[in-house]
Amino acid sequence: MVGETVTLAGWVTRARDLRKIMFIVLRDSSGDIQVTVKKDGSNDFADLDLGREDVLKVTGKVVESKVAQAGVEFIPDSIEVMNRAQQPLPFDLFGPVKAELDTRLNYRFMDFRRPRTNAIFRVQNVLLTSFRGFLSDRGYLEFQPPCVIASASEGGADLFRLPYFEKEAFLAQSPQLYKQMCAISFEKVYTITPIWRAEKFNTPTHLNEVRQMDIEQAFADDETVMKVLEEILVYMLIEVKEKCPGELELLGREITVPELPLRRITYTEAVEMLQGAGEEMAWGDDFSKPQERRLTDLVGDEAFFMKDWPSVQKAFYAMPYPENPEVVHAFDLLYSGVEISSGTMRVHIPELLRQQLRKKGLNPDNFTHYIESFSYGAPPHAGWSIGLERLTMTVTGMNNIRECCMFPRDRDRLVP
Ligand code: AMO
Repeated sequence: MVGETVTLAGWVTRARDLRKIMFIVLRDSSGDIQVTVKKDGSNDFADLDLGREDVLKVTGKVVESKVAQAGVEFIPDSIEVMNRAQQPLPFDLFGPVKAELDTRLNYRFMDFRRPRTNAIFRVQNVLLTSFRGFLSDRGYLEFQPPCVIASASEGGADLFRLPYFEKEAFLAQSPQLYKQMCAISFEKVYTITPIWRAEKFNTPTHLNEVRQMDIEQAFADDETVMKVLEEILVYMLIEVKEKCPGELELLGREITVPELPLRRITYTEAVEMLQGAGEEMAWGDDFSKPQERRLTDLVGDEAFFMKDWPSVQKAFYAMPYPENPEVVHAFDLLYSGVEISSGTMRVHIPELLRQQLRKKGLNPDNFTHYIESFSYGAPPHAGWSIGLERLTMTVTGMNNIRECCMFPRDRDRLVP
């Protein structure tokens, strides 16, 4: 490239005007280059006046340089200002003063140009592509669930309601019922889809709109799909390590890929461990986020499964153990102290499904289509869901899930 005439386009990271000479740091998605503009009357750059984030197209030559950091600089023959950025900018992208998360989210389009934010979404992109690659290579079919639905899938609470012509409809809380209906015919399916939870609280690990990465598999029990889950987690981590070394360095993140198989502890063991460590909790309680982190310290592994949950803590579609129906074939995957995924073996027997619905206070009549789908040859099946933002959060080491969602939706935020 040195010596050739080329055209570059990008943003002005900074411009230093020393009257006779101007140094521009021009940035595009591949990185920075110093553009050295001579204002000695040999060209028409004398009046060039640039601000941060102005968009430029420059044509000229790359030459070797002893002073420029990269060892090369760009000497332009022509400079076109494609668009000006209004000054002052809403926040400083590259300076030492850190903008508040809220300000950055208000100007998210610009925040994406911040190296750390950019790195988070490049890592997320590898998580998404490796998730798809892993599953499609193994014969899983990608399906598209509806997002407007007629009945709750994860129980009655936390639903966003919306008018749908003369009826009432809901935003999907999960692709759950649809992935089951797909798996009992296609056998192995997956999806990446937005879901909505009308949870009223604002916490660092909750959003009201989430991207779920789900699989569902026929002729499978909970252990079968836990194996797929631990393998895909390791695969995604290796891919991120290989494809994003620069991003991880910038984020100060070192990934240790866990050894397989991951440890499996039962819910009961987890409660006993926490009780033994002085936590006040009873069998049947859910774990608070601090308790999940405490448990991670007690277990001593960065990633592990917690399985065999009390039925009261899991959705109606979780398969109960016949000998102890208060316990279901359900598991959570904890990674870096956060629940990033959960799954179950499902109830595929219509009458048992009706029973489980009633037990949860739900009306089986609202689930007729779903229940009916298990009357015509439904194999046993199981599946799980990973929250994309929670996974990104743990992989990139962020403390707030909003950092890991391009356009987060929470109790207070609906724009941009
Ligand atoms: P669950 O409700 O546990 O299970 O959700 C699965 C995963 O989705 C993510 N998640 C969230 N992330 C951020 N904010 C939220 N409000 C939020 N809610 C969920 C988490 C969680 O582990 N249908 C079942 C899965 C299955 O059995 O296949 C389900 O939705 O990472």
